[in-house]
Amino acid sequence: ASDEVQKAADAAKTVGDGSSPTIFDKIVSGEIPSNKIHDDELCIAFRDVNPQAPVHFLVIPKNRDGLTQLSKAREDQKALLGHLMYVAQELGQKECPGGFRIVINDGKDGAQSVYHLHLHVMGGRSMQWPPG
Ligand code: DGP
Repeated sequence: ASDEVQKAADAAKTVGDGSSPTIFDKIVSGEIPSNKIHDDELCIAFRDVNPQAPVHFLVIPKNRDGLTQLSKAREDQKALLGHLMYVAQELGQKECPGGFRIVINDGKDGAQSVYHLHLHVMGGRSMQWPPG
């Protein structure tokens, strides 16, 4: 876990203006392979490469459009944000009928490491609270 926190601290230093392609842009374009479980006009979902639970996938907008992180959201992106959350719960219910957790890490103190908005959906075990 401390490795993830360090990664997040390093990522925050190099976030820049958000104009250069993120690793998730490359997953959207197919340049980097992923284990995709959903694909629609606005978003995709794929398995996290470093799963923290038996089920752990990410839901991301295809077009980042300034959404390096949730706290950069614009008012005209409310419908997109709603769509991401709706898709996350649909897939969450399907994969984790007993319940699941949705997490969005925001910024350095939020332990964000990839500056392309993403919802983590985790489940398949009994989750603990509080998170670290
Ligand atoms: P966060 O710390 O919230 O920014 O989470 C980023 C997540 O992205 C982290 O759980 C690992 C995952 N991740 C990073 N690079 C890749 C990748 O190339 N492929 C996949 N599938 N997941 C990735």
